[in-house]
Amino acid sequence: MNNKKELTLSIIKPDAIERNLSEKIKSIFLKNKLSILETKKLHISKDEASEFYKIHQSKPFYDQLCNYLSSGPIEVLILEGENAVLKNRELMGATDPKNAKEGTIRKLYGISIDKNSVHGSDSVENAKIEINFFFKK
Ligand code: IDP
Ligand code: MG
Repeated sequence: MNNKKELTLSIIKPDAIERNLSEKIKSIFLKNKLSILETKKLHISKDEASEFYKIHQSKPFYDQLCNYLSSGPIEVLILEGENAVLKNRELMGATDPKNAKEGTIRKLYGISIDKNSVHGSDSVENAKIEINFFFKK
């Protein structure tokens, strides 16, 4: 049988880095059969955050979102596994931690809809774009 592996991008956002949650979040990925292929800590500028989140540029929260992602160090990860995009989205939980299911990363660690601890690509196509954004050599 030929199991189809996917790649996806995860970002551990400033609120989670600030609270030293990186290892705990990574252990959730590993326990759920997502391998961590690459990882990098960085602190992006507002311009870089605006480019990364440009699909949200028409949203009322765009400026706040870009300020937030550039407000402190983040960690970006390439995850690999079967159905990695969907699996990561399930492990993350709903965008607003208030609505996230028990056991999900956002339920466990999210503070609010903006400080929701993690980002995850929402499709295989966007995963490619987002991985390229951070890891282009
Ligand atoms: P997602 O992160 O679950 O994919 P998106 O809708 O793609 O959610 O939104 C991107 C990010 O923008 C969210 O993770 C969240 O931090 C922020 N966001 C989404 N909706 C709101 C809102 O209504 N107010 C403030 N921030 C928001
Ligand atoms: Mg999204």
